[in-house]
Amino acid sequence: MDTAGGPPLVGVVMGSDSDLKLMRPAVDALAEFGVPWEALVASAHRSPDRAGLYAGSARERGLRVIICGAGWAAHLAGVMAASTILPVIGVPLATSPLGGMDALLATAQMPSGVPVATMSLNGARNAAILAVQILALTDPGLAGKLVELKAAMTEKIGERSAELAAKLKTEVR
Ligand code: RP5
Repeated sequence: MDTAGGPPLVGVVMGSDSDLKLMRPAVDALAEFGVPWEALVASAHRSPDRAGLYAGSARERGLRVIICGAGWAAHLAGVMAASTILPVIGVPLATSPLGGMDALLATAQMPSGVPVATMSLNGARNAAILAVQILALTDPGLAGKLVELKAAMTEKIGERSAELAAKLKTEVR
């Protein structure tokens, strides 16, 4: 699957199609910002060559950032980072009986020289926002949208604070 409107700038890779539910917020957020993306399944352990080849050719194909989501012994982001100089953002997914601690450690604990920017468990939306922040370094239009997002979040917190205060005034008499 991929978006219309220009060659993809962000690759969203997942270890299995069963990860889509948890990774969908990443593609939704990229679409929200109008960033062209492509998505695919590649597994560090079940299709290591496919994963390495994808990462190895990503830069020359025009991608700027790779987002990887995987559960269990989640080496997908690390395998990708081993084969490219593009920034790789890892999303550890809580899909195993260990509740995602396995994926978190496997994604975050990369050896020196091979960084993976690791998000929170199931942090697919943040992965997309970080990807947009990287692209925004050279794209003023995207930078403007990020500034708007920050302003909207600030406004929302103000509204929620006012609602909370009103609720407590009614409840605590
Ligand atoms: C991981 O194993 C995938 O990222 C997924 O979270 C998990 C289970 O995959 P399936 O067995 O559903 O294909 O590699």
